[in-house]
Amino acid sequence: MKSIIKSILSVVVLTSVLYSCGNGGSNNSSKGALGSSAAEKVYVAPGEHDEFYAFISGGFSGQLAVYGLPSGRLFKVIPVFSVDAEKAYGFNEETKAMLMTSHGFIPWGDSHHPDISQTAGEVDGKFVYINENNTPRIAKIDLTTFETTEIIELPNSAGNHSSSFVTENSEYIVAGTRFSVPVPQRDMPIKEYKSNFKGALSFISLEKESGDMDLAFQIMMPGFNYDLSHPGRGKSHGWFFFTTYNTEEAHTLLEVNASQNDKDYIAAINWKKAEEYIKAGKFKTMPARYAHNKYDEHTHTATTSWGKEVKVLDPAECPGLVYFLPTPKSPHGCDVDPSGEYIVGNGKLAAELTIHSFTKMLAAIEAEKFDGEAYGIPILKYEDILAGAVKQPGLGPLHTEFDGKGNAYTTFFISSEVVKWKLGTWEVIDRKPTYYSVGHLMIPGGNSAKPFGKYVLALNKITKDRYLPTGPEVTQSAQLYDITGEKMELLLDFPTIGEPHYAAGIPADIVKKNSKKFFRLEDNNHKYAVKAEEDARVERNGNEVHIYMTMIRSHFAPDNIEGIRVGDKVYFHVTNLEQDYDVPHGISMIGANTSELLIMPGQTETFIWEPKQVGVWPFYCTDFCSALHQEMQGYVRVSAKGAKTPLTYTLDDEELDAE
Ligand code: RUQ
Ligand code: CUA
Repeated sequence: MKSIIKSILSVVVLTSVLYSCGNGGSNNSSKGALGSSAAEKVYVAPGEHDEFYAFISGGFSGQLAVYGLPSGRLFKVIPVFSVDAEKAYGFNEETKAMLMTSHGFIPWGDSHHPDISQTAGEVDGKFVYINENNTPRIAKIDLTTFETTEIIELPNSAGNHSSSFVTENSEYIVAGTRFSVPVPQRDMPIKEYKSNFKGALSFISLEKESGDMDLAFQIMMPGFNYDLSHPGRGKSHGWFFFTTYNTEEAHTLLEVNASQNDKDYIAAINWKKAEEYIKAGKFKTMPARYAHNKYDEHTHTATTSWGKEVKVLDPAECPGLVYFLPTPKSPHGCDVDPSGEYIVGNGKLAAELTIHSFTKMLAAIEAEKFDGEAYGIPILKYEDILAGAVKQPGLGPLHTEFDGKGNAYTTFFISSEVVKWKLGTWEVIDRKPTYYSVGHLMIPGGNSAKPFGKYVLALNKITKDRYLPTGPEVTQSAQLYDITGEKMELLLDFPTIGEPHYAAGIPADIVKKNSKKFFRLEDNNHKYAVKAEEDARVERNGNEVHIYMTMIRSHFAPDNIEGIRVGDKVYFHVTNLEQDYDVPHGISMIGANTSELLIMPGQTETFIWEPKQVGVWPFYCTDFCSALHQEMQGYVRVSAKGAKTPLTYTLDDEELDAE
């Protein structure tokens, strides 16, 4: 085994040397990204819109970035699992609950795989779901507002990686644990890993209209690593496929010890069967504590409720629920073609790319042709289920997407390339280098029955010499290829936020018509909302002071407040009286131990200021909102602890006494 690793390493070194000499994916006929025809293909004239949205995971930034394709322009970074001082997410009192977990308030996450909701097998553009790997969670982003509106934590999981992929009618999203752990968690020696650690696969049901998540059940699998997954579709709808590695159940030096077996498995889960078992009461109820955070769009406030238990199915006791498909060699990506027939296992250390046939799998199950079992789960015979293999495709295959025209595109990390091959004949049609070390790739509508096979986006781990140097870290990048012809054509490089693991793309027309443009004040049910300037006020309650403030172009009401004392806890409850989109106002207070608040039209947000020093301290609007934005400011007078300064405030130039 060591020699395999050595030879792979030498190839890595060799390929990186090779590729660092060349620059640009040019071939002589079209000049690739250097040619003017490529520039024209990505040019979106001023005022025009891109054809596709691309939602690119922010990786270790914990966020989700929104780009346009083909231009590669960045439109927004949506805060999801990490606090964001730009938008006050996780800083204002309203959104703190979004980041609550059973481990407490967690200000950061590691997001990998966005996926768009589907109706009848096609992306419908209502919601994007994305996983958090480190403290296992899944988030929902509402595409009418591009805001995170729900986060659910996953019990019994660790390293929530094979997640969060959506079934063809958005029945479920799944969340498979990458790391197996003791279930329930307990204090035990790590060397007793084998057969004691378990891998939970969670099925989260989605409510039809709202897209809201609910932890429906978990399947408690053997202690392997569950790396990636994709749903069946069409004929294989009702099944879910998960790659596994470390079927050796090693717990130390995995790079060697988890690379022993010639084949690991793809786990085929019959989730329709799981539903039957749940209905028939064949589950165990396990105690579990997990946070479920929801953002209410009318109160602009998130609340946490606590899950207390989870229904668990044991595959050994549920015949027909799970089968193992032997797949060479530590497979990473697990991808299903648009017809639902082919299941591609991308074996990181395998010489060929393995494609299983769903039809053959069903026939083998029907005939009960098994090759033994593992922990009570039947293992199918490799030869019986094999549809075909792509021979000598490249080195280190990771992920595959489909163009809906009978072609597949696979990334090769070690040989840094995207390889186009044909479904059914398994022949390689084209290969193009990536710069460098490509991980995932994305074709808009990729995880669906209807991909939009115009572009493929390669999501690269290393950029080295591709951009201006920026210190020891250079940006990660995405590369756009035109795939409308027989050969792929490199069009564009653009930088990404954090590490772009996966991305999800969709025609912009499906999403943009639903974008919310007007935010009615009367729909604001925030309990500290003030809907007219004359209702703005200041109230003291012991050492708590509540300022009910409004903002509109170009002033705050009230804008002068006196009678605050050192030791007070001052709540700024600020309502933006604007109602049209794109007119947020900001507010920030000198010395406040939080971020500014960027308050959207029609909304109310709250921050807390605990003044430490006597003086007269300014606050101001942080968003250049009008010609008189620089005039949008105010003062708070802070007196000494115990001082008798009366509590007063100004409204429309008039000084008023607080009650
Ligand atoms: S990963 S590069 Cu999806 Cu996190 Cu494969
Ligand atoms: Cu309001 Cu600047």
